[in-house]
Parts: sequence; structure tokens; C-alpha cells
Amino acid sequence: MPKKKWWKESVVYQIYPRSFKDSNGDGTGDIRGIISKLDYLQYLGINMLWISPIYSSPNVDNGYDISDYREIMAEMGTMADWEELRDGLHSRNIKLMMDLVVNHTSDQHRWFQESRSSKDNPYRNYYIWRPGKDGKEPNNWSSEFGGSAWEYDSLTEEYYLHIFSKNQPDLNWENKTVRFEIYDMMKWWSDQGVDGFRMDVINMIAKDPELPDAPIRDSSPYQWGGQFFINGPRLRYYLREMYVKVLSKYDLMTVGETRWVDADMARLFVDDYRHELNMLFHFELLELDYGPSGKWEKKAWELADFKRIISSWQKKLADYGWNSHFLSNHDHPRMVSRFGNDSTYRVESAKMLATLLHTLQGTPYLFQGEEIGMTNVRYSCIEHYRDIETLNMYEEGLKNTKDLMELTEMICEKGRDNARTPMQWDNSPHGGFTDGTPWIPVNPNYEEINVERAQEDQNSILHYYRKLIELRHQYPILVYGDYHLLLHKHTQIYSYLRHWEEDTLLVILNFFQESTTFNLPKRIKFKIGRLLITNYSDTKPAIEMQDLKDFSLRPYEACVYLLD
Ligand code: TEU
Ligand code: CA
Repeated sequence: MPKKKWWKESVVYQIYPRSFKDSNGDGTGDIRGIISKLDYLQYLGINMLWISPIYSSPNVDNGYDISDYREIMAEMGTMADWEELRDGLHSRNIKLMMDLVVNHTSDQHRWFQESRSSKDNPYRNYYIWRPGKDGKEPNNWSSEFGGSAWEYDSLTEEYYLHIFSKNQPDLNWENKTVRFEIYDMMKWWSDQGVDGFRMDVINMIAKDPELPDAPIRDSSPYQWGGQFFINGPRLRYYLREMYVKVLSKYDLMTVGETRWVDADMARLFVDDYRHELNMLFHFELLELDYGPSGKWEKKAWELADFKRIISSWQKKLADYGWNSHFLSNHDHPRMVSRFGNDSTYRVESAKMLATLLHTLQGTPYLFQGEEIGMTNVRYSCIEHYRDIETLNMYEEGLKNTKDLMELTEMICEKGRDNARTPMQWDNSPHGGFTDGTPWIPVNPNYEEINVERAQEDQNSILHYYRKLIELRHQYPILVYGDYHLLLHKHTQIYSYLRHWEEDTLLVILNFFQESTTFNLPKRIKFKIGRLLITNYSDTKPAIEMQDLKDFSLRPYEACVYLLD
């Protein structure tokens, strides 16, 4: 049985601050904008806020390239604004989680400026520098954002490693001084009242010191070297050290972003007795629609995989460790467009997916705009796109004379800007996000999809989220109950039971737009089922066992019953 912890009981809301709310008309969201929406967050019922990076940054990757860990980015506001935000949250019983990006810094960080200045600078070893090999890069690794993972610096005639863009040099975690600088910085923020850290690509910090060539998988000059920089052997040591030096001294909630980790490996990170992290963001669900060559290749996802992956994580972390649940964030297309239906059944399918996220064992995370069912965007021209990953892919695609139509189609479907369009507050120009010109255009559907409208409509997705969140706070079974998959083989229905103490909960989700029927397995007995939540107004409020024989489900219907 899982131990009770406050962070298991929280519901987390993620803000991508550039796109949340602009307070001063410069077109970029900021801290004062967030402060102006604190009552909204409280109304929603969440009890933890995760803010994507707001530290000083030249914004090559929108804050994931930090030039000073202890300062607030000028566009976002000041430290005084941050303090007001922290206090405003705490007075509403909402905790604050900051993003911790320590695999790399910005190339504008003082450490890197020093590091590149000469080979014998004391900061040289803060980053990973190597001489070239036969006039070429030190190895064949590709960058996550295209091209080589190495950049030549003519000043000292060596290359530095950057797994992400060339403006995001990787820190050298082998260097103890670097590690202790980071621990000090984490303590500093914790002393300022931060309640948790979301750790960006935290399982990439331990590179294989040999930096071997990646296996060759295709004809491109650079290859994916993940096996040599993800989950490296020294990772365990670093995380344990971080725990001893920082995490053990505060009551923090930690979530590690970890690509390339399955439920078995997750135990290494989150088993209580290991003292590393509380939970992970894994990529197994989000990569279901990646093709063999990666995210820019289309593949259809299948419900069977959904069930297999979620069930595996639910089982393996049931008693030790903890799960997190999310289907969208700032790096992925909108959940309703990707796994639901963003036209006829937008409302029904968004609610159905929300039901899944809030009725599993684990901590749910929702991404701004998800609570009103914001959708992917289809900009009319490439000039509207901002994301470095998307733009690099487009440039490269053009060079390789890829079909232009095909390129734009991929961007529309998979690009990260889908999640980064401004939050739609009301039907005034730019959706009420800014009085100026937004840094990225608002999705034209803001007149229909916006917070103000959703608040007025009792059947809105927003009100449904409020109810789900309320239920989680009310019923411990939703948080702690164990999980049993039903109807393993059903291709359209996802259904499971949860048990906690004397209680049993039954969740039934029709994942598709075709109607279908549900049959309760005969071994499950109960007298009366009481409806907790549903996305159709006339679902039976009370059921008996015989009702669950050929129980018909409409498009994307979701219902949750408490069984007695
Ligand atoms: O993302 C890590 C990561 O794995 C991404 O490259 C992801 O695979 C990709 O965005 C999917 O399209 C984190 C941050 O969440 C992301 O915003 C940053 O760009 C990245 O790290 C570098 O800090
Ligand atoms: Ca602003």
C-alpha cells in the first residue's frame, strides 16, 4: 500500500509563462500576468503550480537556455514580482514548483563565457570540450534539434558538446565544482520558498566519459547517441548526491523528465528507499505516434498500447514509488487534437481524456488551456512559427528537398508551437492574452474556445475539470487506490477498477467516436453503483449489476461509479 504524502494528493497545473497572460502589452506573458490569474487557479482547484523557466535567458529555447539561475528574466518581471507570486500562491494554499534546467545552460551564461575564453580558464571544465577528430567533430552524435551535437569554437580551436541547440552547451557533471554550484543554487531557491522542482532531461546529465560514436542507423551524417548520454552509469551517483546535499533537507516535490525510461527502470528513480526522486515524466505514451525515424514521422497510436503502458506503470509503481499522469505539455501537440477529436466531439473527448488522467493512481498534471479544450493550431504560413525545433527541422527538410506540403503538414500535426499559442481568456482581440501584438499568434478559434465562455457554460470542459479535481481532493481512493485493468482485449473501451480500504471504483471510458457496449466481467459483484462523474448529462445516476450487461456507451462516453 502506498504511503500517504502531500505531493501524492496534489493536482499540478503547468504554466508556459510566455503564453499565459501578458500584463504590460509587450506581447509576452509575464509574472504579473500570472498574478492577475491567481484567483482563476484557485477557482480551478489545483494545489500546485509548475512554471516553465522564468530565469534570465536569451530565449533561444524559450527559457530552457538559462543565462543566470538566480535572476528573473527581464521580460518576465523582477524578483519582487516573483515573491509576490509565491506569496499569492501560498496564501491560496497553492504550492510552487520551479523548472530546474541543469543538463545545459545558455551559451550566454557567465560560466560558458569564461569557459570558452581559454583552455586554462578555471571554468573550462564546466562544459564538455574536445579537440576535433580528423578535422571533424569529436564524434558522430546528432543534436536533438538537428545537425551535429558539437559546435566548433575557433577561439580555442575545440568543439563543445550540446545535445540541444548550439546555444545550449551541456554542463560537465563529472566536475564536482559544477555539481556543487547547482546544489547551492537549488538550496538558494528552496530557501526562497520553492516547494518543488521539475527536472528537465535529468537522466541526460551523466554522459559516457568516452563519448563513443553512436551506431549508424541511416544515411545522415549524424546519429542519435542516446545510449551514451541517457541513464549513464554515474547518474545514480549524481541523483543520490543531490538528494543528500539538497532534497533531504527540504520538504520538496520532485519530478524528473526522463525520456527512454520504462516502468522497470523507473523503480530505480522513484522507489521510496532509493532516495532519488518522487516521480517521473515518462515518454512511452507520448511517443506512441512517433515513427521509426522519430517524432517527425507519422504513426497511428493504438488503444492496446495505451492500456499496456499505463497498466505496466500502474502495477510496477503501485506500492513503491509513484506515478505522474499527463497527456500534454509545452513540447507536444494538444491532447484533444492528438488523442481525442478536436471537431465534432471536442468537448466529449476532452472530458473523457481528463477522466483518465484524474482517475489513475498517481499525480495528475494539466497543461494550461487543456482545461478549456484548446486545440492544435494551423497557421497559414511558416513565418508564424517560433519554435527552434520546428524551424530547424523545416530548414533541414528544405535542404533535403522534402515535399513542402508534407513538411507543413508535419509541423501542423506535431510541432511544439501547437501547445504554445496564447491562452484563450475571452473573445476580445488576441483572446484577451495581450493588449499588444502577441509573440506568437493566438489560435483563431479563441472566439469559441475561451475561459470566459467556459465559465458561463455549466457543461463546459472547464467545469468538468473543476469537478474532477474536487473529487480527487474528496476521495482518497482516486489518489491511493490500486488499479485493476478490465476487458484487456477490448479495442474500444478502457476500463479499470480501483480499490482502497472498503471502497471500489469503476471507470469506463469509450476512447472512440463509435458507440459500443460494455459488459462487466461476471466475477465482479456489487449491489449498487453511484455515479461520481460523467461527460453526458443523462447517464444513469445509480446502477445495479444487471445494468452493466450490454451497457451502451455513446461517442467518447466516460463514467465513473463508486460500487457498494
Ligand atoms: O525537453 C526534452 C526533450 O526530450 C525534448 O527534446 C522533447 O523530446 C521534444 O521537445 C519533443 O518534441 C525538455 C524541455 O521540456 C524542452 O522544452 C526543451 O527544449 C528541452 O528539454 C531542452 O531543455
Ligand atoms: Ca509582458
